[in-house]
Amino acid sequence: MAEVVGFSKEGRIGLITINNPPVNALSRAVRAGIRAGTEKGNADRDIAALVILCEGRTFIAGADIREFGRPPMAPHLPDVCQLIEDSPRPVIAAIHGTALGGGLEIALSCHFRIALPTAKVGLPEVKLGLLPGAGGTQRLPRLAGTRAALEMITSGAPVAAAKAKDMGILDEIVEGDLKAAALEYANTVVDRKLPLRRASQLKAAVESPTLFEDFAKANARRFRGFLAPLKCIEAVKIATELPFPEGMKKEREIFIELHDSDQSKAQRHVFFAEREVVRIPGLPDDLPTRDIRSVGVLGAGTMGGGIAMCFANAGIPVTLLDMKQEFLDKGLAIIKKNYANTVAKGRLAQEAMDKRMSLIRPTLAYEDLKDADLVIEAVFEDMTVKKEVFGKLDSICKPGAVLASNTSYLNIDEIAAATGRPQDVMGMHFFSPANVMRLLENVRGAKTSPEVYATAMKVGKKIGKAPVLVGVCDGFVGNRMLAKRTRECGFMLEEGALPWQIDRVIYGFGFPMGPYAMGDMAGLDVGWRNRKAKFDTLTPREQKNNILDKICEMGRYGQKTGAGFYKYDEKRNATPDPMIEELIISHSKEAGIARRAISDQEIIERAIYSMINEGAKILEEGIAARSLDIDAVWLYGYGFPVYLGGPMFYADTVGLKKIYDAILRYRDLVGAEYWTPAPLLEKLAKEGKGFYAR
Ligand code: T1G
Repeated sequence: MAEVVGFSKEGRIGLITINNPPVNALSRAVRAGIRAGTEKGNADRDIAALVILCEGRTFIAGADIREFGRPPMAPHLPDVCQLIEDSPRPVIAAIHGTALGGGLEIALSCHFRIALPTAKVGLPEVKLGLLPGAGGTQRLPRLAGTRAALEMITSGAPVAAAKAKDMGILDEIVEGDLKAAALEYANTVVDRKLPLRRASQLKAAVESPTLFEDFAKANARRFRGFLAPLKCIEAVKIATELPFPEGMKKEREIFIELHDSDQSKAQRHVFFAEREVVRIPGLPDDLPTRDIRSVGVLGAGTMGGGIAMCFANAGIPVTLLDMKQEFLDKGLAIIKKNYANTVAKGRLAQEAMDKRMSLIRPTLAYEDLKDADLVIEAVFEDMTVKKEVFGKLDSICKPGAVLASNTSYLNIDEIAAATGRPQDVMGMHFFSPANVMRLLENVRGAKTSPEVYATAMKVGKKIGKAPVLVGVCDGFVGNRMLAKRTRECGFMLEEGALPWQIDRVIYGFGFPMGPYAMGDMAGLDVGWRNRKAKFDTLTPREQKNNILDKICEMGRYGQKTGAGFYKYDEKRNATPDPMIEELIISHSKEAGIARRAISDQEIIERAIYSMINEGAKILEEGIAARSLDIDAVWLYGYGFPVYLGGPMFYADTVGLKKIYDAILRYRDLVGAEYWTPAPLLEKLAKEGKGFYAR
């Protein structure tokens, strides 16, 4: 295996070159190589300065995350950084690509830092539930100021080279060949005898006496539920209070605490799951796929418009079809407003908006879809309509076109049977708002060809989605599990809970909103229509639980009507409505259910464990191939808190035996038709295993 760190000399400059593809992560061998190169350079009297740079596409992108969870092995990164900073000879970091995490910490321990204009630097450890653990929380405030350090470290967001230079992180932006520029810079440092600038010897400026409290308060919503951001603030504060060595000791203690936390284990799991989920088990990564150079979207409504934006954002031309000009006009106006809002927020340039709008071509003619490589229908959720649409597409679209339905629960196989090419038909279920939510459930039909669903996974990734391959069943993965949470919450309303208690608990668990606030926002009539459509499939108790029907029959559809489960003021601020409380209490009486106090813990268990049990069934049925597919669906489509890792990872954290025992309790309380342990969950629980540790 090629050497991961090389040492060479160019005149009086020693070059430490790292070559550890794909991202030059700081594996043990890389840490040892950097240490050896630094020691070698300092032992060589002919060497006047050292340069650290990388081969490949980027400077060091951080510690090797794959080493986490195992006993740390020397040389430890903080020690390697200290060796660099203590070097009597100048050490220059030459940065390209993304210097992230430990990579930036290596650079911060150097005496000078130069970078290409396209380079970025960042400390994304907080996204892994960690904090920079090799001096980042102590050196960055000293170099860039405390407020800037707080923002960089708690957001984990990369900073472009030019801004990093303005912040004092970089000394020089260099053009052209980085190595040549680094050698020239190093020779200049030596010729001018520039003093070695050691960050640890600087003082961290505190821009205001209440900086830390103000920062924590201003970001409370963003940090809600997370442990790491608050610990990052604590560590940066320490940099302004303690001498550097003491600060480093504290940073290490906090790093270890976070590293061992369930939250960091969950967030590290999510990091790898997000990359693994696009790989389809049993299919080679390089399976040929179809080129998607043009897309057709049927339906210019909320979903169709959002889907069209997704492809236009990726530079793929879209033909947007609807049946009436007024629908097209309305749809395009909404798309334009969405883009204009982004431009107004400074997140999109006007010319980029114009370009994207130009890529969306409205039409009333099916004929205009004939050359599209992919067509996605987002028309009314009615099987008759879907079959008619796919029959037309089958007659118009070119051979080899992928024909996809955005249906959220209708049977893809039945839709595919309306065509003569079921192998080219699948589901591509976007989540509303389609131009925002990352989840894309790619639903493979029984006859969908692997090439087609591999194409959908690839194009999903290209448009910035988190694509998950799922099988055909009612609600696929996400909505099928959500239906269990909805059922249990509905039962708990009958048994003694109120909507605002359930919402508080589910929000406190980490979801962006509770189910009833969410229903009021989405429109209760949507759920009401679904309930009526499926009424015959419901159990007698579910049929009789008509609290939602009663609310909708009063015309209370939620925010859009000023009242739903909550009542809303003109600014759409929600207030619990005593009238709803009365309605629920009288419903319980009519149903002959004696109301009781329901604990927050019971609400969590019945809402979340019911989903986990359904997830186990989904795995058994092969609707999802892996637990990480289910986790990805809930992380990217429903706002499952990332610091819990997704429902299946969370189940392992809680322990399947504990969940199994709770399911048995609820079987006795609620009934076996709702609470029977999935065989897979029972098996794993009895074997002391988990969904991931099988
Ligand atoms: N460790 C191990 N593997 C990594 C890795 C890392 N740090 N970063 C990426 N990979 C793998 C990734 O799993 C994938 O593998 C391949 O590289 C390409 O990644 C002490 C403790 C650098 C912006 O958090 O943000 O330093 O799937 O698909 O889209 O304070 O990777 O091909 O087998 O993402 O071009 C801090 C994480 C670590 C950076 C490139 N650093 N990485 O994005 O490629 S903690 C990070 C990224 C730390 C110190 C602390 C991105 C990228 P495979 P990719 P990309």
